[in-house]
Amino acid sequence: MDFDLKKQLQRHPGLAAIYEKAAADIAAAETEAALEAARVRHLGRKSELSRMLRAIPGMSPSERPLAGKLGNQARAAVEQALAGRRQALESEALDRRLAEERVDITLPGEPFPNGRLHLITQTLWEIEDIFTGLGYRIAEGPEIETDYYNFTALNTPEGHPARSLHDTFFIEGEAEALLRTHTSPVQIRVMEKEDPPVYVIIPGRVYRRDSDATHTPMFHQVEGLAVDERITMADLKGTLEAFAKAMFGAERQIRLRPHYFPFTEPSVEVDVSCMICGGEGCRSCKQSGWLEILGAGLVDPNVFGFVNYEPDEVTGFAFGMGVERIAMLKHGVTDLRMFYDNDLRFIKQF
Ligand code: 2NL
Repeated sequence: MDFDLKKQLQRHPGLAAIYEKAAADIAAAETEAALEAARVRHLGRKSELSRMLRAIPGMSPSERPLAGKLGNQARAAVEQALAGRRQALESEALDRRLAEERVDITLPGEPFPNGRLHLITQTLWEIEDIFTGLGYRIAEGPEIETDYYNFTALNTPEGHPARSLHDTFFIEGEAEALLRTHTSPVQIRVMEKEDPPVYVIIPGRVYRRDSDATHTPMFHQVEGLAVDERITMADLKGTLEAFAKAMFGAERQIRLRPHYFPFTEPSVEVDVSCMICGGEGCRSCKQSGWLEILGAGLVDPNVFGFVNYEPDEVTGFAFGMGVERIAMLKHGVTDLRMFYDNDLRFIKQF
């Protein structure tokens, strides 16, 4: 309230009293609601000031000019006081909110739980590292395959049990389509596209109609293929020995036992000396000292026929391993199904 107005109002004691009461009331309002009530009380239609202003036209010509001028000035001053108080209340409210909602950025944050790679992923990556270190490339291909790539080109004859509805997931209404039972069809695709020499490994999911303590309908495989001039069983054995030592320890040895696969000739199963007993014989290796880790062999010349490689010019070896099996042997996991139960108490151990 400026000094000028105060002085002027001294000439009209009634107005001065009205103004002083309004100003005190406004200053005392502690909430927006109280301030609004004060506005209605002092500027509303029924307020003393409004009634006084409405009476002006009926005043005598001698009173009228002064009452009019001072009355309007008093109203403007009350409005100004209201606006000032409203702003003060708003800024108090803002200060309160800022204080209440203050974030202490110096507090340490809530620790966020660390994720980890599934043991199967860790094992898969470890196998990939070992073979890429030996000069192999990683190749990948489709999980939905055709009968031709999954069986025919792999020298697997009509009537072979692997081709039966009992062992393989076929796709309804699609005579040719099936879920690949191994990653070998990718090797066929690589050989169709590229000339020898070829050194590849193929990691991926494969599917078989099997479900018990030691078989799940989906599992992971890594297959390898080396095709070059004068590849022999000695190359296969040296490569797999290097793999076994890198994976299970430098003290490990391997042994090859004769076996049969449609796509390799000769074929072998490969054992690694038991990492629990060091080969002495224990419960894990059923007293034999050996644990089976993979199957392998020299690529059957018939397979080369399907990809137009010259069996007179090149030979090759191939191998295939189950990633779950490798992980179980390396980490002492006793039940395959643990990998897919997603129980964190299991998963967090690796
Ligand atoms: C096993 C045995 C094997 C192969 C996979 C293969 C691929 C081509 C040609 C010849 Cl393109 N062979 N793959 C060979 C021998 C064994 O897997 O027990 N896997 C879990």
